[in-house]
Amino acid sequence: MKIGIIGLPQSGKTTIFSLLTGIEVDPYAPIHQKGVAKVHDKRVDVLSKMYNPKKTTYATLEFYDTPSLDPSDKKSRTQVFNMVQNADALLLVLRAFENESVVFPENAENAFKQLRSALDEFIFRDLEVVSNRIDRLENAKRKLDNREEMELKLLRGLREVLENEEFLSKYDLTEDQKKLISSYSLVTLKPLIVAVNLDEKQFTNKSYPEKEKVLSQVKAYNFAYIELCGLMEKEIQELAEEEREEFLKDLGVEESGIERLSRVVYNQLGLISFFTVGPDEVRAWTLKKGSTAVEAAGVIHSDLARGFIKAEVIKYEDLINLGSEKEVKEKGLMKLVGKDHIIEDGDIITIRFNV
Ligand SMILES: Nc1nc2c(ncn2[C@@H]2O[C@H](COP(=O)(O)OP(=O)(O)OP(=O)(O)O)[C@@H](O)[C@H]2O)c(=O)[nH]1
Ligand SMILES: [Mg+2]
Repeated sequence: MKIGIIGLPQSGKTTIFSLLTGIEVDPYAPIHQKGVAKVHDKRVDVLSKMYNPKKTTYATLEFYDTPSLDPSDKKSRTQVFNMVQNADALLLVLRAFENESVVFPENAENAFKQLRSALDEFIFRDLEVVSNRIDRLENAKRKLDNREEMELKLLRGLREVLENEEFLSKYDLTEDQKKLISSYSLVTLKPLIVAVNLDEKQFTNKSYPEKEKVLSQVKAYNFAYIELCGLMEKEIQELAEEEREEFLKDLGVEESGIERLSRVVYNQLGLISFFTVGPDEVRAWTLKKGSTAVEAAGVIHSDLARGFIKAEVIKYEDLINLGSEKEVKEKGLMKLVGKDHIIEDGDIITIRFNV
């Protein structure tokens, strides 16, 4: 999963990128930063204790830091949108934190204004792309083929949605329609997670200026939402483990930023985790909700999907409650399933295959 971090100037994008990936960013480094964050799933730790494997592997999320999305600078806007073209989702960072030495951009002095400003940029960008393509098709000096006729009709519909300041994610596109427009990487089709970057005081009070307005927009657009305390959480992250937990508790959070964010991302993108276990490796894998056993096998390795025979499935809860695989099997709780069986969050699976 690739997630592009995007937002107005000085909103805390790079700080949050560092918090999530643990990568210290040199302010003079080239702008396109990419980093991988481990999804700290406590179930993986529990399984790892149980199996004591040579290797424990968490699921990962890949983050991209981008330069400022500056409404007053058209060139930077194009650059930012090009960078997030291949992202599966966007993390929009809104600045709420007070910091006298960091100025707010003009007309964006609170989180709500930042949100509105960014959304307008997103909508405007897609409108530009869609309108250009419509013009090209309408002014073509030849007869359009069927596919182009279909595309033109669809684009006109999309243009109307955008002109009403709606996101295209609201529009229920069929798989065929998605294919027709896939090459345009429309921004407002991507799942969006709004991350409000708070200072410590706002974070402990759970409040910041114009919060109600932000929440009502988030709801109207069906975005995901998270509050982070970028700088503070990043400092805590750098502490030793025991100290870290204490500081987090003081701050009133049970889990680190990446733990909270991964949950939000998984929810918003409809993702689940399944596990593979054994003496060599305990590992978490990411899967789209509703995927089948053979699709899960394919996530592990294409050979496992190709040669798929059956999958053994154990529920994480059953394993923990009963204490061992043996007990689970004796209680008849291990299922042997075929290709089309739907895998659920927390399933521990072993693929039987033959290639
Ligand atoms: N007090 C406070 N300051 C913060 C917080 N997050 C970021 N800052 C400060 O705000 C400034 C900008 O932070 P960055 O993370 O570089 O913001 P950015 O969005 O990457 O900035 P650009 O890439 O220039 O658009 C830095 O001086 C940070 O130290 C926060 O949560 N609290
Ligand atoms: Mg930055």
